[in-house]
Amino acid sequence: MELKKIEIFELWVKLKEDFETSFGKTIERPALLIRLEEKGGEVGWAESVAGEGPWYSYETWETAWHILNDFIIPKVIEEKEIDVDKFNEKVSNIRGHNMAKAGFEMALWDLKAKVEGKPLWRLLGGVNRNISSGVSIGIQKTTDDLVKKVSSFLEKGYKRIKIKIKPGYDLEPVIRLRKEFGEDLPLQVDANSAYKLNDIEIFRKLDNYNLLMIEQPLHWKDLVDHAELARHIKTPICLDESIEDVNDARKAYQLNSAMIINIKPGRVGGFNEVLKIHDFWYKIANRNVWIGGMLETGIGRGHLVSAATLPGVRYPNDISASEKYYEKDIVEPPWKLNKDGTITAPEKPGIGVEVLEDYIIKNSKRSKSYSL
Ligand code: OSB
Ligand code: MG
Repeated sequence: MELKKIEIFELWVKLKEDFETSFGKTIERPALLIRLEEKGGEVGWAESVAGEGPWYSYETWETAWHILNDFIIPKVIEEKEIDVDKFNEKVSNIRGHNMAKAGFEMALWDLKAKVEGKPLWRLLGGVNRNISSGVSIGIQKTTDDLVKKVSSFLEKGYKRIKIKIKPGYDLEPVIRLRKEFGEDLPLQVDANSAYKLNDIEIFRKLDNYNLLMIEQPLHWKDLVDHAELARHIKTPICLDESIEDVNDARKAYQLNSAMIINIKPGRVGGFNEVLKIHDFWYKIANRNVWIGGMLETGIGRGHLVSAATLPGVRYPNDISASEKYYEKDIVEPPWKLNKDGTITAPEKPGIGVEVLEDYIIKNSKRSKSYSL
């Protein structure tokens, strides 16, 4: 593909409600949006999920802005023709900064799909058009509040509930939810690395509540302690933060650190790595994955929906309807939940939804444009 224009927008979006995890509270988040236009006039979009602070990972919207503008885009501009594989090769000597890389890489995938006139999910090799949708619920003030939240999401049809936990807010909410909703509620917890191996007693207790999985209980860089914890509990461990590339997945398999991986395209640097991790974990390790979220706008969520159609995705995803996150999304139509708790991947080219470009241009805090 021959690029004609590269644009990058910094848009701040306000969540409907605070989202609290063990690493803090998010109310408003930066969405770095990348728009690519090729010679034929087709346009590709993506979102970089670097956060408002270095909590989930070391990246922030400022580091992603810096890496994109000062290193990634200059490398792309050197080339007359660019495609996804060439892009990944060109940025391979930039250490880390996966969220910055992924923003650009996924915009190239969307663009490629549009040039070929295909839905992105088909281009990726997806098979399940109706993806299974779950909700991730932040830490609540009281367990009564939590119960109300869960009820309202279950009424809407969501297929699984994930709650955030932290030391002091773990057993009690789980016990309460089991009491209110029974043993069969598909329930899992996500600790975002808030515990140490010394906390094993908590996990031994959580082990009695039939959780689907425990997500990222221990340190974000650790694989060894997770393997040790896994030997002592029957609930499967799911890794999120610890898996940044396919090599991490291979090591997690060899060590038996986890049975499940939550794949986030932003965390692993884009779709090429998503496919590698998916193929390794599903086809070679014979284990399952699901697609995680980073509170994306409708643009980033379009990419997540595409990834969730892959065959190894066998658990419900953290991909909820637009109305769960935002009063007004920046795509048309907004992402909707079907009555059966699924979201349907569109048949239109690329991510398959229209981007509200005028709104983005008007409301961005800053933007930068490169003509090639
Ligand atoms: O750990 O999965 C996580 C949101 C921000 C940062 C980390 C995580 C999350 C979520 C939200 O759980 C998932 C969603 O986008 O709905
Ligand atoms: Mg997580």
